[in-house]
Formats: sequence, C-alpha cells, structure tokens
Amino acid sequence: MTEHLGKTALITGVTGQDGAYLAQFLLEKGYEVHGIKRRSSSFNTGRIEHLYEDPHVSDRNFVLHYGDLTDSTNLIRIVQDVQPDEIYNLGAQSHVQVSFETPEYTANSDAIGTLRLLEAIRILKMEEKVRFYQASTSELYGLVQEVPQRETTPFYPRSPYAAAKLYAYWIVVNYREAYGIHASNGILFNHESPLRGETFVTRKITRAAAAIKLERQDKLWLGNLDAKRDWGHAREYVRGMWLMLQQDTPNDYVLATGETTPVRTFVEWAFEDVGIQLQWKGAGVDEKGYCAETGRCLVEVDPRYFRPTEVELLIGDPTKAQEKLGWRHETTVRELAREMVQADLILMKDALLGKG
Ligand code: NDP
Ligand code: GDR
Repeated sequence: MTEHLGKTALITGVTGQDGAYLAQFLLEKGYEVHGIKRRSSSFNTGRIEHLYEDPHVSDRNFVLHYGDLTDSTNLIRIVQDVQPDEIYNLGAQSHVQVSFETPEYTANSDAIGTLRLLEAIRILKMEEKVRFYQASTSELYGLVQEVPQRETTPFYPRSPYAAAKLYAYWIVVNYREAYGIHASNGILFNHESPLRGETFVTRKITRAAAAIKLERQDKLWLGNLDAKRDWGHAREYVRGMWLMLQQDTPNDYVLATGETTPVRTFVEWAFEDVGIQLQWKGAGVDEKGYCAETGRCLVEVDPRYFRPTEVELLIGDPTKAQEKLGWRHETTVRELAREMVQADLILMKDALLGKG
C-alpha cells in the first residue's frame, strides 16, 4: 500500500456532509485540499467554515474554487490549475425524492458530471497522475435482489437519482478498463452525522425531536416508516474513501455496517433521547401515528413523502473493505442517533439564546 502524504486533493461537493468530513480528514493528513463550491445567493459554506483560510494568506492548504459539475470548461480549468493527485467526486444532487422532481438535472450533474470529470483527466493527459474516487451508492441495489448486498449483487435502480448514479458507476469502471485510470467506486450505504442535510430522514427526525422538546415545533410529518436502512457515521466513511485511493490497484468496495434499522425505530430512539416515550397509534385516516404519554400526537404519516418507487431494504456486507482496506465502522446506529439528537439540542438551544 502506498500512502500519499503531502499530496494535493480536489473535492467536488466539498460543502456537503461528506465533503466537510473528507476535507478535514485530508488536511489532518497533510494534504493541500482544493474544493469546488457552487455559486449560491446565500452562504453554502457553513459546514466548512472552521477550515476556511483567508485568501490573502500565502501557503494556504485549503482553497475553494467556484464551479459546477454541469460546466465542463470550468472543470477542465480547475483540474488543470490544481493538478490534483487525487480527485474525490462527491458533488451530486443527492436527494432521492427530489430526483423524481428534477430528473434531468439529476442526470446532468450526477451522471454526466462524472463523465465530464473523467474526460477532464483525459483531455489534460493526467490518466497516470491522478487517482479518482466516485461516490457510488447503495441506492444502486434498489429493488432487493440479494441480502446482504455486496459488490457482486446485481443493481436494480429505483429512482432517477439511482439511475444517474448507475451510469456514473459504469463510466468509472469503463474509464478504468479503457484508459488505465486509477478510478474506484465506493458503494456507500447511508451514512449520517450532525452535519447531515436537514431533509434526509435521520436529520429531519433528530431536529424535530429537539424542536418538539424545546416547544419550537408541534409535529413531525414523515413518509414510509417501514423502510430499513444500514446507517453508519459519515466521519468513518470518508476514511474508507481515502483508503480506496491508497491501494496500488483501483477497485470497487461496499462500505456499510451490516446492521439494518427501520425508520420507525430511529424515530423512537430520537424521541427517547429527548425524554419522550412514544406509543404507536396506527397510520389510518382516524389514527394518530406516534403519541406521547400526555396524549399529544407528535409524529404522523403524510403520503406526500412516499416515493413513486421505494427502496425498502438496505443492508450491506462490508467484508471486502474489511479484508482489503482494513476498514471497519465503529459507531453503532444507536450511538449515531444519540449524537445527532444531542447536537441538534445544542444547536437549537444556542439559536434560542441568539448564539446561533
Ligand atoms: P450532500 O447533499 O450533503 O452534498 C452534496 C454536495 O454536492 C454539496 O456540496 C452540493 O453543493 C454539491 N453539488 C450539488 N450539485 C452540484 C453540482 N451541479 N455541481 C457541483 N456540486 C454540486 O451529500 P453527501 O455529502 O451526503 O454525499 C456525498 C456524495 O455521496 C453524493 O454524491 C451522494 O450522492 C453520495 N452518497 C451519499 C451517501 C450518504 O448516505 N450520505 C451514501 C452514498 C452515496 P451545495 O452545498 O451548494 O448544495
Ligand atoms: P435515502 O435517504 O433515500 O436512503 O438516500 P433518506 O434519508 O432521504 O430516506 C431514507 C428512507 O426514509 C424514508 N422516509 C423519509 N425520507 C425523507 N427524506 N423524508 C421523510 O420525511 C421520510 N419519511 C420516510 C424514505 O422513503 C427512505 O426509505 C440517502 C442519500 O444520502 C443518497 O444520496 C444516498 O445515495 C443514499 O442515502 C445511500
């Protein structure tokens, strides 16, 4: 195994959950880290504020560039300027339900965006210099073909997001085989953290539990409570991404915990962590969802959050990553839920005190 210390990395999606953890991880390893951020009408760098370095400082180790995965010329220019040793392609329209609303944009950024980056490597003749990580996903497995899901399990995507990521997965494999690029797919199962986007289900639940506890919100509306996910901690998964690029040969790896949990259990845990015991009262027309001992019903099902096609069960087998990369998860899903609830309680209390 070759380690790449003192190297330069380029991260797309640096402003997202994984981008923030990965940037910090690589900086701690001594990398010079460049990130691509999108232009936005309001600040979108909240997750990486602590890493920010004033552009007037010489010898910066953390540099942001404006860019977008839908803009080839911009990607080519940035790759040329940065001359990265490693590219981590984390940028994506990453919300499964939103992909049903914006399928064309999702394909453009998630599928063709990946192609654009790989082509930038070819156009700049950097096939031998650069190593490439692609943020592939357990959503590729979609409709259950086999459990637990592993690298050899057939794919059956169930959303425009997953279909776009399927293209990205295979174009990475193809460019590896056709042009010898050191390009790897990390097939990552769901991973969460206090930095998780507010509209993904775990964070939506932990924020709501904190807000309901502090009487800032009356009720939480959710969709399919019976979907099961293999949830790990994002901080541990970015290490796996890096490990993939430190191998002498590129390959594709599942990162997962091997444990699956229904959404409804995560709901029960989050409310338990703020001191509220919930009782299930059914989800029919006259039924009330989850109610507290006080009689107040706090969590209800709203069909608007149902997906046209759902992925019901994800549970990953990380044996290959354990054996070949020496990677394993540490945080259990129960610990993860507790950490997220505590973080949201602190955030919300700070906001109430005007410190937020
Ligand atoms: P986030 O949604 O938190 O972050 C996505 C990032 O991509 C953000 O920085 C976002 O910018 C950026 N982005 C979106 N569209 C574009 C675009 N057109 N051009 C450039 N950048 C863009 O996702 P995560 O951090 O959770 O996930 C990282 C990657 O891993 C994604 O590709 C996701 O699909 C994939 N993945 C995630 C898993 C998970 O459980 N978290 C599991 C498996 C795969 P902005 O901040 O401006 O919105
Ligand atoms: P997912 O994550 O679709 O697995 O994609 P999400 O948290 O959005 O959904 C998980 C499950 O919870 C159910 N659910 C709800 N989901 C949301 N967002 N909001 C709700 O109100 C709600 N109620 C129930 C969903 O139906 C689903 O079954 C995430 C993303 O990070 C992808 O980018 C990544 O590729 C996969 O994980 C692995």
